Amino acid sequence: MAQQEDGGAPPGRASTAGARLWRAAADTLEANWVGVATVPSATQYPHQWSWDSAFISIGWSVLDPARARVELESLLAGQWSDGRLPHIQFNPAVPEQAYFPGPSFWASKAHPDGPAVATSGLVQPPVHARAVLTAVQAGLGTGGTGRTGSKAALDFGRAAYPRLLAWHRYLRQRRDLGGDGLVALVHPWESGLDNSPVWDAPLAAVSRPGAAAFTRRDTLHVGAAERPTDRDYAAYVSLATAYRDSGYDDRAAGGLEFVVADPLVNAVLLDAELCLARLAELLGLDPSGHSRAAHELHEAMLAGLYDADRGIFCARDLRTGRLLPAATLAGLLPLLDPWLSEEVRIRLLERLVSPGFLGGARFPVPSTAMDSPDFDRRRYWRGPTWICTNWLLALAAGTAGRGELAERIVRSGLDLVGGAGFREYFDPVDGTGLGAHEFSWSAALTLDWLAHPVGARPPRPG
Ligand code: 2M8
Repeated sequence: MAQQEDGGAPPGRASTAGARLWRAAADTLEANWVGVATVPSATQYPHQWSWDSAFISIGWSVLDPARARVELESLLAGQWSDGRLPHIQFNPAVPEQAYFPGPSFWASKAHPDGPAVATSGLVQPPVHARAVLTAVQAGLGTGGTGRTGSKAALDFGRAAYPRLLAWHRYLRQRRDLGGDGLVALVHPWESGLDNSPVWDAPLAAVSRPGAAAFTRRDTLHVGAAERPTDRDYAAYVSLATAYRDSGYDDRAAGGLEFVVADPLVNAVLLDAELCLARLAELLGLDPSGHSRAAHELHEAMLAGLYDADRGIFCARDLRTGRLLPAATLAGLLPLLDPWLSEEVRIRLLERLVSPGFLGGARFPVPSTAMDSPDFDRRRYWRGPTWICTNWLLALAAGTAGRGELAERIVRSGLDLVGGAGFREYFDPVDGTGLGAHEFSWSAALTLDWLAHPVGARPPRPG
């Protein structure tokens, strides 16, 4: 186990309930730690997931910055030589049948760009630069000098920086499939919001869902009513098979049946470029290329994904050219963009506080607007509230200068985990816990909220 540098105890100002939650969160992360990384859930997801691991490292940065670095180093070890960070890195000690689709499905080791460890070939939202920056800052401590962890933190930042450059280059160049400066996704799993109703129309057009036989494992531990339907799952497998069989070749992506540009992924990348700018400064490097990249994403999102009539960002189906209109929290995350005009920012904030989102849910923020016909309060990504998206939305509300909204979003998240435990997701109407139990990012981001109350957050980078 990595040596603890800092932060192992709850902050002195924590209430008794806060201290209890802190200890429970720390115990959850410890239980899901497998020596070099943390699984999202020991039963449902027994490997290392990409954006989970980034969020989880933010919790380790609070508890033990050295362990955050180990988590992220192990994640980065799965990077492909084309720069992609795969969405799953498989633990060779876990049997193939513990998760489907497993290592033999993805066959990454047979690919010339694949790393030594078995991985998937898809990607997930790029929250990694923010996670690395957080780990470096945690190691440096607030003063930035004379701490035990500062040299290790800067060495880690220096080693991670070129990896993050290659990752962002992969996304911004190889995944600019529409030639419009936006990152495109080739599978719903790449969005992180896998079962979002936004994907219903493109998924319905998948021609041969389930052509190959397979056995679902995801409904072994979680009720089927809280997971995607069989039809959707068959389409996921069909899309993943087609991408794999193309040799994971993004130049051939025109032939794929799912090609979309999504506001969450692009907004998170914009934020990640700003984090890289800050990291470059800490390392004594020139940050200007990152600020420029972030600004280019700002312009591309506004031109390609903003629905001015409805005052929300939407994904675009690059095969049909159409915006995909379902109202989900992904459309609000461009609030992470510090260059939004006053007009657009106000429209998005109005939408955030509307009855569909903050205004109507007792336990916000629902993943799909509650007043939309697509809303399903219990099914995975079609309505439930998630801790990781509350964390991103609180960051976004803070960026938009609305600390009190950020506070409400954090409060809702803390009420949920305080009431139902560190579940994977939650019913936004009554707060019931759903999906997997002892879920790592719910615990990790709780620690971050308890350690850094919204009002005390350092100014954003850039
Ligand atoms: C869920 O996705 C996986 C596939 O990647 C699954 O359903 O099997 C999503 O919630 C995703 O965002 C998350 O990273 C993953 C692990 O928590 O689970």
